[in-house]
This record gives sequence, C-alpha cells and structure tokens, in this order.
Amino acid sequence: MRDNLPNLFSNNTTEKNWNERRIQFVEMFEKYVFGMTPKTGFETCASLLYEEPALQGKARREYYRIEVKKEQASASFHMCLILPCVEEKVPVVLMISNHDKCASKASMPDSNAVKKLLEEATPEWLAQIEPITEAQKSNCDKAPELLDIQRDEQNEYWPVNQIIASGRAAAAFYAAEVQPDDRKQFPSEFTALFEDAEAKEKGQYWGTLGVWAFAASRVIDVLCTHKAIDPKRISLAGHSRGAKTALWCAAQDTRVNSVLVNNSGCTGAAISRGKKGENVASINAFFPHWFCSNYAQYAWKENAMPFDQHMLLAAVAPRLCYVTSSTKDMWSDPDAEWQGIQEASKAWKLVGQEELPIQPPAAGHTVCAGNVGYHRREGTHGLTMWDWEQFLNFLDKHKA
Ligand code: GTR
Repeated sequence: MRDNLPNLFSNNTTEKNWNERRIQFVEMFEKYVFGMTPKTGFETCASLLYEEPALQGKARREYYRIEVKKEQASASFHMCLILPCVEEKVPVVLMISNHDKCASKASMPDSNAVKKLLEEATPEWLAQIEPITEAQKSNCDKAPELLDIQRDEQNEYWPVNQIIASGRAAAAFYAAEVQPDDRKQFPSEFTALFEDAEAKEKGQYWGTLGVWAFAASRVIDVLCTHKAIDPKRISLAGHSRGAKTALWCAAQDTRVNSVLVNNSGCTGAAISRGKKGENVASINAFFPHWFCSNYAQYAWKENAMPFDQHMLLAAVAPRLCYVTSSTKDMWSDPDAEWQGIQEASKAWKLVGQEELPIQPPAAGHTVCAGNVGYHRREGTHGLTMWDWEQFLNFLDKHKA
C-alpha cells in the first residue's frame, strides 16, 4: 500500500449511496485532471455514408459520419462499424483508436517545459528513468503504427476478425480526427465548438483526452440507437493514451458496460503516489494539451493531490473493468497499475462483489474478482492478440 493514498470511502459511504461517491470522483477528475466535459446544448447526428459486406460475407460494414451540432455550428468525425450477420441484437466493442490511418507529424515537446522538468527533477527520478529512456531510444526511429479502420481486419491492435467471431460488433473511430494529438493544434474545429471561458478561468478547460472521451460518448449515442446493437452491452477499449481516455469516458458515461484499459500507465490505472517512470510532472511537460491546466500544479506534489487513480477506476464500479500491464512497460509501471486496480477493487467489494488479491498474478496469467479483471503480459508496451484473447474471455464470462 502506498502512503497517504486518499480514502476511497468517506465516513458514510455505503453500498446504497455508492453512486454519490462515484460522482464525487468524476467531479474531482473534471476539476483537477481532464477538465469539464460539455453535458448539454449539443446534438449528435449520424449519417450512414455506405454499407457493404465484410469478412467474406460473415459481416457487414457500415461507415458513418457523426456530426455534433451546437447552436448554429457543427463538426464531424467518422466511425466504422462492423456487424456480424446474425438476427439478434449483438454486444459491441468500441475502440478509441490512437493509431491513425496515415502518419502525421506532431510538434516537438516545448523545450522550456522539458528544461524546467529536468531542473526540478529529483536525482532519484532521473536515475530511475535513465535505463527506461535509453531503452526507448531504440524505438524512436520506428515508424508510427498505422491502422485503417475500414480495411485492417487482421490487426493485433484492432482484431476485427476475432471480435466478430466472438459474436460481437466492432466499432472504431480515430481520436486524432476529432482532435489531433498535438499541443499546437489545440483546439481543433471540433473542440472549438465548446469554448468555455469560465472553465478556462478556473484552469478546468478540457484537454485532448477529455475531448476524445467526449467523442467516444457521442459514438455511444449512435451505437445505443442502432437497431442491431444491444445498448446494455457496450464495451469500450483503449491502449495507452487511448486507455486513459477509455477509462475517463467509462468513469463518466454509465452506458459503458465494460471498459478494457490496456497499458494505461500514468493518469490511467497507475497510482501516481510513488509511481516509477512517467509521473505527473513529466506527463504535463510532454503532453500539456492532454489535460486541463490545473493538473500541472501537482508536478512533484503527488502527495498533495486530493485524489489518485484508484478513484478514477472505482468510478466504474459496479460495472465491468479490465486492466492490463506488461512486464517490461517500465514507463507505465506495472506495479503501480496493479496497485490502482487492486485498491479500486475495494469499491466493487463494497457493492457486494469481491476484492482482488493483494499480490498481482504471475506474468502471463489473469486474475478476476467479480466484475474486475487484470493481467500482466510478458513483454513491452503494446496491445497484442494475447491481450485481446483475455479481454474476450472476460467479456464472455460476463456475457458482455
Ligand atoms: C507515451 C506517454 C504515455 C503513453 C504512451 C502512448 O509517450 O508518456 O503516457 O500514453 O505515450 O500513448 O503510447
């Protein structure tokens, strides 16, 4: 147990009033981390652009433009939905894709922010990240991983074939189409629809991950009204920055019945207090556009945060939540990710389920307690077929 972890429960939290506590967590994360999510004053409209047979006739592909209208203005993005050819309504897995169709160039980090980070960093942190950054350098020249959500059905990152074979529909959208992952391109046309002077003034104006989570909810608006989809069985999946986003969306949007949080690390499942690798200071230095400006006040001051990541995970309770780590993903810190979900599982226990054991499972194994699951895959940061097999088993087990 990390020292000084804020308590999941207040003195009067009970199973009955759990939802009130859950909402307090969402409000804290809006205020201090992700910024305010627009709640009213907009409308989601979907237009089917085309439909065609897919997967050698085993499925049908539908491609939509999703338009979000606000007052006289609007902005749109696309969603690809692949449906198995069956009579009954099916569950769906929605992927927030942080892999793009074509490579794009994001701005370099702000050199002043990086300089400040290095000046303020403790010698222990610098010594600890040195081997991680050394190992990451060898990956630097690797081309970005790309995904064509309309065509790539055999991709380990988004294995449409296996999802369809499991009896589920597979939906995906490009996060960067809604808001590019680049501090210099913030806000996009989409994001600019939701100018909010008051939130800005309070340091609570949303960042890129908040915008992506909002977009995921707009896709859910569309999925919920689709005649072939069971609206009670919507799963939301994400990897890394997409996983932080999926978790934030699921915390807020209770239509998400299950969330699959893969290698989410800092500001995802990992407890920030005492976390190794990426921390609140470095994530805000490299990716200031991901969050509201209030978050940066906790750089090197994790102990002063009135929250930690177990609260974000607990905001999903009592729904289904599956978290993963990878043994060599030291920047994310597998032990901190385990601690996040282990601590959070006390919320599931409160609502009549089980708590995860204190020790994480061995590498290559899965552990489940009621609606919570976790595995630690052998290997580095990534999303593999093995991860998906565990996700689909977990969903099968819960008929989700
Ligand atoms: C890293 C970032 C992580 C994680 C990752 C990813 O650069 O530090 O928080 O989100 O990118 O999204 O792959």
